[in-house]
Amino acid sequence: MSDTAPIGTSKSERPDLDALWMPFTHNRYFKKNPRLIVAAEGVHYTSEDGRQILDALSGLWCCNAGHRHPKIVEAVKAQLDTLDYAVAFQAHHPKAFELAEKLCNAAPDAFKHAFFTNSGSEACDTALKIALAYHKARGDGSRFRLIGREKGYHGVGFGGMSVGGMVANRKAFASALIPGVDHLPHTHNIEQMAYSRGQPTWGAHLAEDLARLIALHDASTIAAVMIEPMQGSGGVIVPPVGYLERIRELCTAHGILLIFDEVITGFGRIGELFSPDRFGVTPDLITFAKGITSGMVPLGGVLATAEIYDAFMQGPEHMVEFFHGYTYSGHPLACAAGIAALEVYESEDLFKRARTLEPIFEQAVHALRGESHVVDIRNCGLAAAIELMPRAGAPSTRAMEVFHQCYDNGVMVRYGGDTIAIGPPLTISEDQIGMIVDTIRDAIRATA
Ligand code: PXG
Ligand code: PLP
Repeated sequence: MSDTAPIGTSKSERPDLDALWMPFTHNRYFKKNPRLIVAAEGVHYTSEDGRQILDALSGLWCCNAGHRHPKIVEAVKAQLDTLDYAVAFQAHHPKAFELAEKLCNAAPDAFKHAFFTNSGSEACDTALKIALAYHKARGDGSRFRLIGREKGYHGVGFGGMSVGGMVANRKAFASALIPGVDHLPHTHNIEQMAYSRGQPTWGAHLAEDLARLIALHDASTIAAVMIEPMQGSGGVIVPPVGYLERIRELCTAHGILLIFDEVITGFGRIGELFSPDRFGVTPDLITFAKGITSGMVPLGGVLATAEIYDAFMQGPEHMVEFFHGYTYSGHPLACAAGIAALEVYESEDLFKRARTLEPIFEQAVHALRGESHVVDIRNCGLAAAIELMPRAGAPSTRAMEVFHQCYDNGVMVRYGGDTIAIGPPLTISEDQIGMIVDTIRDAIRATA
């Protein structure tokens, strides 16, 4: 390729695709129909054939400030010139402390401590371990049960997978799921809440299932309830009005920790840093990842209240309090990216921007109601799902075709089952929202 050629105009430069075992991908199908991204800037990808593709999913729900934000790029480059890696156990580097402090200062008041991981999956397993060890530290070690929810996604580690409620992610590993896990029902009900905008008004009573599980297992055996305040991967399932409040009430009454998995909902996706500022319900632990660096460097973690942290800070001071951590916990590049991303979110007021765009976005996606095969549309913040009727005998093929059509027409969406999901960067414009929805509409119309 010559110096002046635009990026990505040569398929001949495509590497052999065989060696890579791709994550959550139909490998054989993909390798026959590859879609390779070679560059990105702002709200656009560049495909290998040089096309601009509007990123309607912020990467995988992570590039909330858009791709390659110059301030985050600059911070990461500067970090590389100073410190690449610093041991994470028994010695550390200043930026990890700085990021933890910034994050706790910005988070809802209750959260005073941050533990860093490299991904959302690790964040979820870490939060579950904190919950179990917290009760043990307080002499309440009979609390070993964990409660998740149907359709929940908490990553792919053994803990998160067990508490999660995605059948496809669990069934092959059923024999190895951790014991003592039970699940609440999910809250989606198409007869009762199709086309609801924001929080559905039906469904708060489903929180009473937690009372049933408490009666069944006895509260003294239950360590924690872990749920996404708004289910993301499950298909943008927004909590019914009153539901989270009742879950909180039951957890508090029975000494059960409440963990909100905010890997998708954090960092502006629902118009605030974290969901308590949106839904008014505060958990005991929050998991985060993705948006904390706007997707630039992998980073995740758990936010804990002072009460939880303090329960660990017992015993001789020279003893390790929590036997858990990762080689790359608080990696310097990730922390530099995280600090810069928080500054960008604040200086550009991106969470407020998301709130301002929300009604426009809502109006735009709900205009797809009435298109053929569309059976439900849901939205909250800058996240939305358009659910299609599955084809008889061929589930998920309809949504897959819509996804391909959109990609070919310059918009990257996501599909899971027969649901199309979108969650554009918070920097998206009104016109671009219109383009995303028009492209989806055309794709639905072109799909039998
Ligand atoms: N918890 C939640 C709520 C998530 O959404 C994870 C944990 C795991 O994070 P990591 O970083 O280990 O992937 C997630 C991740 C999708 C999609 O399009 C969602 C996720 C990942 C990939 C795709 O629904 N969520
Ligand atoms: N496996 C082996 C053999 C290791 O030595 C380590 C870390 O030292 C791990 C797994 C865990 O890796 P990480 O700390 O990056 O999660």
